[in-house]
Amino acid sequence: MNRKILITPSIMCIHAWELHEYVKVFEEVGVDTIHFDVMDGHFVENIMLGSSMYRDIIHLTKLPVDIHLMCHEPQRFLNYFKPRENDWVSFHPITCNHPYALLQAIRDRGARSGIVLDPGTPIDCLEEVKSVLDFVLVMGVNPGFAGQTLVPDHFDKLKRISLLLERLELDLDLFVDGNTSSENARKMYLAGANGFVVGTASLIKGVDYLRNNYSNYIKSIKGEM
Ligand code: S6P
Ligand code: MG
Repeated sequence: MNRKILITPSIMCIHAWELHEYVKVFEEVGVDTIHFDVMDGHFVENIMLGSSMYRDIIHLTKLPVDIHLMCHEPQRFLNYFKPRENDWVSFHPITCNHPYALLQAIRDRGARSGIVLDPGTPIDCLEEVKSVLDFVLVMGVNPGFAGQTLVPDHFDKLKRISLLLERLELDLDLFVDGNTSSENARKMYLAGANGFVVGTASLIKGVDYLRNNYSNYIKSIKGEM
């Protein structure tokens, strides 16, 4: 398990007026990307984060944005957001008629292509899209809201995905999203995850908290403290 730990703070967990201050601290501590949840009020109940917020973020920083599309017909949102090269874009395959084509289209823009697996989504679909896939995002909660409890089967699912990726000889980044508290994140890491969306359960508890706890969070994931 030598893959680099990647940390991506969830921007839906901060207030709009805190954005500028948080982005400065993201750069200071060295987060890898900024996790950007897009919710359409149909695929999930909630409505969150539009293109004007995306543009504000890319105006403030060169950090890559990790766009997590929780929307029906996610291909429409790709044209709408116009992600940059080096951004990351993922979607839920059950929302889309042609997931393979959409992964190709994300890559064609120079962005990294990802599939999101809900607690109820079978993992086999990964094999079908393996040649156009850059990362996998596994939900530890039902999508739609921050601040939820982890579903109990999550660790087992992660282990099964890790084994599948190993069998397919795919060296992909495996992200987890939802309640990545220090305690849970350590177990997720041991189950094969190397990327962590961090929100209200872990690091997004004020800019000073983030600054003071960032490196210890990573150490505790690795079992170094
Ligand atoms: C949930 C969304 C997530 C949340 C994140 C919040 O549907 O996709 O990205 O923003 O999980 O983290 P936490 O620590 O509040 O669970
Ligand atoms: Mg998310």
